[in-house]
Amino acid sequence: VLPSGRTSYRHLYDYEYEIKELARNNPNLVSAFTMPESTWEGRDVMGLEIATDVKNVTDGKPVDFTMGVHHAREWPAGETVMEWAYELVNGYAHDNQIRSMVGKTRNVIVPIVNPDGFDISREAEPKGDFSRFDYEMKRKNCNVNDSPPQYATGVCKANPAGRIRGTDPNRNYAGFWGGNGAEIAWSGDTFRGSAPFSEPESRNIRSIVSSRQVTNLITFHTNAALVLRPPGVADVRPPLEEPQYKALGDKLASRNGYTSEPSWALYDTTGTTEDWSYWATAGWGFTIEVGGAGFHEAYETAVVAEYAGLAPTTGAGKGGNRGALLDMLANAADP
Ligand code: 0X9
Ligand code: ZN
Repeated sequence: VLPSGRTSYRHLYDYEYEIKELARNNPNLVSAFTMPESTWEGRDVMGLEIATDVKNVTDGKPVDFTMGVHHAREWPAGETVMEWAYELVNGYAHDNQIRSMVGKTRNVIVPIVNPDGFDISREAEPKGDFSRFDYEMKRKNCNVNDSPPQYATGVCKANPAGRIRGTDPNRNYAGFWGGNGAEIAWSGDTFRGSAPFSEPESRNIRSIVSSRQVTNLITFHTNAALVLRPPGVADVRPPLEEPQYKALGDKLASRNGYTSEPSWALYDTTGTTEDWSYWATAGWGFTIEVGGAGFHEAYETAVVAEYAGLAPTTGAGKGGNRGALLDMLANAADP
């Protein structure tokens, strides 16, 4: 059972409603916020902050930052992050260990980094010439400025190739931007954008990382059962493995049963979240790819079992993504 008791995938409006309700019901512990920039389609990007005496923002505590859904179709990423908010709120009331760790940190939580894309994927229906699948499998954001004008009308809809307009928010950060593993063409699924931080979604994340003391971050994706650490591209691989970074990644992976590796070992990427944040701030950053066969398979397996570490997942009995998140929080609380 998940901390919230949820049994099906949330819609965007569920996230927005629950974020506000958590803050309203726990005014000293939880505050809801809206990111500085709205999206290309004018949506708010919402988040939560959870801390003892949460409104005292000048307490100087380290920030543990958890986020999901850079990629529209990766619904379990948002679920995992939203459940983490409930985990902390429930645990603060009932679990001494969680209360102690929350007392030493500030926890910033953004379940849906890319609400424009997520809403298209989550509410997919056949539209015009395109199938439901074209919409449901959307990956990128809704920047249509780089598309040829004839494709820019109708805003963020599937293009005639069945792929999608927009920039990949996880290729748009300034870390190694413009290198391998990011497409230059607007129609590519890994389109890097017109410049580093050309997108409101990546700028919003930058604003948190650059204005707060973010010592630890996890960005959730699907679907590969991996705990990934920088660097994302083989040709900038530092000559020495960083033992502390590896040790922390291995520790998280021991909880969810995933494979821990540097992300270049998966494939080359540039412009990703933690390849920027790590070199910009030296704070730990990981990508966790929630395991599963598809980008958003059955809720019971892709979300409940992977979160809680239930059989038949690879993390059976070890705590699942919940365990990995608790270990990351423990590292932020007592580095
Ligand atoms: O390609 C990506 O952005 C991630 N995989 S996904 O299937 N969710 O699209 C993996 C990125 C891993 N690399 C780094 N974080 N550097
Ligand atoms: Zn992804």
